[in-house]
Amino acid sequence: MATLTDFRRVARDVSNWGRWGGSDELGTLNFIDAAKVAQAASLVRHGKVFALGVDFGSSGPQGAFMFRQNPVHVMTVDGGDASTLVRYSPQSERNAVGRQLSGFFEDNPFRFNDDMIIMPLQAATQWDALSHVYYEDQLYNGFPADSVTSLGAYHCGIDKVDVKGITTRGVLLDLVRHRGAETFLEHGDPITPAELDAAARTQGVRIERGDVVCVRTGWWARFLEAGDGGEPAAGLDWRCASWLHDHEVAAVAADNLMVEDPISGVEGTFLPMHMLCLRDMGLMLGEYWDLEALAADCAADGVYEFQLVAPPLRVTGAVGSPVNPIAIK
Ligand code: UVW
Repeated sequence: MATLTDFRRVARDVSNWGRWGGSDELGTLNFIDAAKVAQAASLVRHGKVFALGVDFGSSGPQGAFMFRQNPVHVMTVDGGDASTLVRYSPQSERNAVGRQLSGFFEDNPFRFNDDMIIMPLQAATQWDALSHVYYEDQLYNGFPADSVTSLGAYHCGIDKVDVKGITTRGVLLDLVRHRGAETFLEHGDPITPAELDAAARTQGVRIERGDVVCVRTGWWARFLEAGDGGEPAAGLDWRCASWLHDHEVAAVAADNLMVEDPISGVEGTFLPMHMLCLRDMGLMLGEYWDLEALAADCAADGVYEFQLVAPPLRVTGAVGSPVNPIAIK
């Protein structure tokens, strides 16, 4: 088990603070330049599209942790309103909403439905913004942690990264296949940097500067089968932060709940890779990405690279965002 001293040494080694200037809030997304975007687009050869987002609904993966719930989807206008208002409710008895809606429905054939959703931005397929995790009172690039207030993140919010798209080359590392597991990786054996290298080698793909690396653990397939969102997930060992740094990747995503393995590997810490990636490197994490169909296709044609298009929502000051990433081959 590593100590906090080891952790601090790695934190210093992987730090990108100041690398792109003192006011930078993009972090490793800076590795994605125009040439990279064009290279990624050239990977589209067959027009095959893989939507990597999961359903945002009441049977999602949340609930095990009480601070996060599944989305609550509510209809605010529906067909019932139209027929009820027009047929049964005398104009004089309608409340203000009813009176306004009936103005749309009476004496004309136009009808509409509206809805709203209440949910944690972390409920399902998501990006963690750089302001999501911090330690010792500082965010990425030294911004003060108290710049995230009840009004939202003044620094390193998800709205700051939208200028990048986010679109680049994606690479799938299929650890389920690499380990020869049937559907998912059993928890208890974190994925090491050496394994990431070995998987890339076996798949015949190179990790390049500015890539988004997508790691398949099979957790999402397991969740669909067993329905337990709290089931511990196999994930990346905390030392993979150095691997991500050395390869100059733009971001990392996985099909599990927190990318890294919940076995900390550093005594006295929880989620050390989150701290290193988000706070020290400025590297965003994607969680709950459904990599199953993409993995099947990559295994079939032996091509593990693709154009990835994964723009977050521009939620002002948010520390994360839902996303429906699209891989195109
Ligand atoms: C935390 O780090 C608390 O959550 P997540 O796994 O969503 O990044």
